[in-house]
Amino acid sequence: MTKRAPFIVIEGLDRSGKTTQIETIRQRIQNSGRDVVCIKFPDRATPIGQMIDSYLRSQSDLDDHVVHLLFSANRWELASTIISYLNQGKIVLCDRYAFSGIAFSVAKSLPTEVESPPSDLPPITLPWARAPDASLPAPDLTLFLDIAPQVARVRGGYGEERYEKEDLQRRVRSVFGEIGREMSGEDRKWVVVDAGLSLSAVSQEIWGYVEPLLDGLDSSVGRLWT
Ligand code: 2DT
Repeated sequence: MTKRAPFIVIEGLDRSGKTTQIETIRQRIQNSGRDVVCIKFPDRATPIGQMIDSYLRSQSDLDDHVVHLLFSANRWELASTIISYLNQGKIVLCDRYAFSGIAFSVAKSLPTEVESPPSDLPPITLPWARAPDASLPAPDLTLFLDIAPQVARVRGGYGEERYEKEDLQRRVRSVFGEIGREMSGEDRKWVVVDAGLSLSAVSQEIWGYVEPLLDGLDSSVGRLWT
C-alpha cells in the first residue's frame, strides 16, 4: 500500500499569528517538493458558509445550537474532499477545525462577567458540542497556537467580528485548555505552541512537529473522537 499524506490542523486564538505561520509552513512544505493544499474553516464560500459568514458579521442572528451545527455541517461538506486529497498524497494544512467549533460554542455558554438574558434552551456542553463532528477525518497533528489575551491586546487588539472580544477569547482559551488536556493522551497529536515567542521561534518549533510527517503515513485516515 502506498503511503497517504498527513492531515495537519492549526488552531489558535485571535492574534496568535496563525495566518502567518500557515503561510510559512505551506512554503516550507512546497520547498521540500511535496504537494500541499490549504483549507480553512469556516469555508465561507459554500451556501452553509454564507450563512455562517452573515452570522459572524452580525448581519443575522441565530441560536447558538444552530450556529454550532452549521459550523459542523460546513466541515462535513468538505470531509470526503479532505480524505481524497490525503489519499492522492496531498498534505492538507487546515486553518481551524472541530476544536474551534467546540471551544467557541462551549465558551459562549460559560458564565460571563455581564449578566446575559435567561434562555429556554440548555447550555452547550462539551459532549453536546463534540457529537456532530464525530467520525469526521481526524488530524494526524493539531498545533494549538496559544497566546495570552493581554499579549494579544499588545499586538493590536481584536477585529470587528462577533467573536472578536477579549472576554469571549479568554473563555475560548480556557475551553481549548480543557480540550488539550483531554487530547494529550493521544501521542503527539495535540501540541501547544507558545505563540507569544518571535515569529521565527514559533515557526522553527512548528517545523519540528511537521517535518517528521512529510514522508506520509501507512495508516488510513482516522476518525474524530474514536
Ligand atoms: P476566522 O476568523 O478564522 O475566519 O473564524 N468558529 C470557527 C466557530 O465558532 N466554530 C467553528 O467550528 C469554527 C471553524 C472562530 C471565524 C470565527 O469562527 C469561529 C472564529
